[in-house]
Amino acid sequence: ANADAAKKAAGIRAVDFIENGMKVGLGTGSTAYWAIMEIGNRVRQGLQISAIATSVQSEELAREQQIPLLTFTAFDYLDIDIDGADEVDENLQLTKGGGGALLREKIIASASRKLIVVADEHKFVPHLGAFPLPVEVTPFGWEYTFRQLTAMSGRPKLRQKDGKTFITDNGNYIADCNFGIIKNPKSLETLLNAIPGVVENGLFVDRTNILVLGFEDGTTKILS
Ligand code: DER
Repeated sequence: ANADAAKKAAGIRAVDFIENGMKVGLGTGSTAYWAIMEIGNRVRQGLQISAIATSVQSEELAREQQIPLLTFTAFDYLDIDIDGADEVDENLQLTKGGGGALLREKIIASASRKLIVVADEHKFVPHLGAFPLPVEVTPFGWEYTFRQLTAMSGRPKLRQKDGKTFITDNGNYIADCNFGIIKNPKSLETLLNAIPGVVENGLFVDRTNILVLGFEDGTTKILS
């Protein structure tokens, strides 16, 4: 319950960075959830924004909240993207993908002028790597792709959900990998995306502009 207070505090605080007229990226997960709910509250109070979601789940939530939605034909860039993370290190490098939305999240993050990450304090770690790194792979040839990941000591596991292989919003599989402590996220991100069957990976390097950390007492801390 308290961890939820931390997520709620971070999610709501991030919405203060949104101004009238902005185009906003909506993240995925239980922390970004609170940002989407707060945006809904403020839209109903007159905030003029439009948004694009990073998952089917977040799009459904945005529709329920009557947040006006955009398509990619309607904008060159977004002003602000608010999204969660599974880990954030001291350089604000991220592990993302715990919710399986990493591909759309990275596209939206790269289309945004500012990425604001919202996380409870436990996500803030000295080095990335304790959380298994999600890697999105095509179903075609996944066994071969797994052998490439194994060859680079990734120890890939095919993500399951409800007893079946998890399928992302984009129709792909997720390999949850364990590389150990990741000292050089940039080189690993590049190396992974060079493997033909890899579509994207959960390392978000040099993308975070602002981190909003939430604490169990409901306070927040801003790092940038
Ligand atoms: O899947 C994702 O990338 C989510 O943003 C995840 O990293 C954070 O989810 P949480 O806020 O529910 O912990």
